[in-house]
Amino acid sequence: MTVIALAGNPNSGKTTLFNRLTGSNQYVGNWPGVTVERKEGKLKSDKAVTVQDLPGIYSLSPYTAEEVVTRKYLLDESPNLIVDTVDATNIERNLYLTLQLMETGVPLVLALNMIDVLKKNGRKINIKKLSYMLSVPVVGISALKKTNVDKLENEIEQSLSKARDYPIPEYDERLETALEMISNDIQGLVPAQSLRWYAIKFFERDERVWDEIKLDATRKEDIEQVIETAEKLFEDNSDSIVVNARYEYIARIVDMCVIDEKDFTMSIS
Ligand code: GDP
Ligand code: K
Ligand code: MG
Repeated sequence: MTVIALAGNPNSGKTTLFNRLTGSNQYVGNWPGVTVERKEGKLKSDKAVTVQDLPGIYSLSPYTAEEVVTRKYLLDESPNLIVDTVDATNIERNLYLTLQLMETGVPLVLALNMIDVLKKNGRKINIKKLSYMLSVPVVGISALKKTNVDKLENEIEQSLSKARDYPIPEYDERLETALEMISNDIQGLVPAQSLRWYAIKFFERDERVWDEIKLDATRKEDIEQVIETAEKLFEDNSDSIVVNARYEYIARIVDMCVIDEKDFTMSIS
């Protein structure tokens, strides 16, 4: 069975896009154990493909029921593709989730939504550059106005038809060294596709992952050492090292791909 998972921040237009992609082929229920609504449908353009709507979230930390449902689903059910709905008018904040979705190792297509209102906000986004820098397909759409939804459907079909591996977002060299050492310790004990995800979660001292993956004492000590060394180097806690690395990465991307027309007018006048 082919499954695509719709993920994104709350109010990024996920439901609107879900309705466009599935039409009236929808079933509504609940996620097991929680009162979070679960919606499933069939892709209008290809009934063999199931579209799974995931709860709207800002992060894949395990703090809310919505975050827990989403991360469990992406890691345990490994859908064939994530369609990440990004609000183009709030791209900095939305990309923070995109990076984490990419880290799960599930192939991703980015639906850059709300392009119909971007102009009013005085912004332009270079979609080709954004796609190049993230190494994922990006389609600028308006789910509300139905702009480019067919283009997105094509991109989804194409991405499903080829096994695609994208390079994972790379952060500060010192952080990368730590993550590589942790990856060596946990290799073979976690699904290969999600090695990066688990390395980061171990580094962040994520309790769920430390509980879930059973490591022997030597490996545990080794990873603790790696984390402590990094914390001394950065003079910061491991989880905020990762938060900062993601924001720096996003700042670089936005700097390259987003033009604020107000700034532009100011700089030439
Ligand atoms: P969700 O919380 O991610 O499911 O977002 P919704 O689909 O409920 O959309 C949130 C709001 O944004 C609603 O008022 C939608 O009508 C609106 N919306 C969704 N997509 C677009 C779009 O492409 N352009 C504009 N202008 N508004 C949109
Ligand atoms: K909403
Ligand atoms: Mg919704």
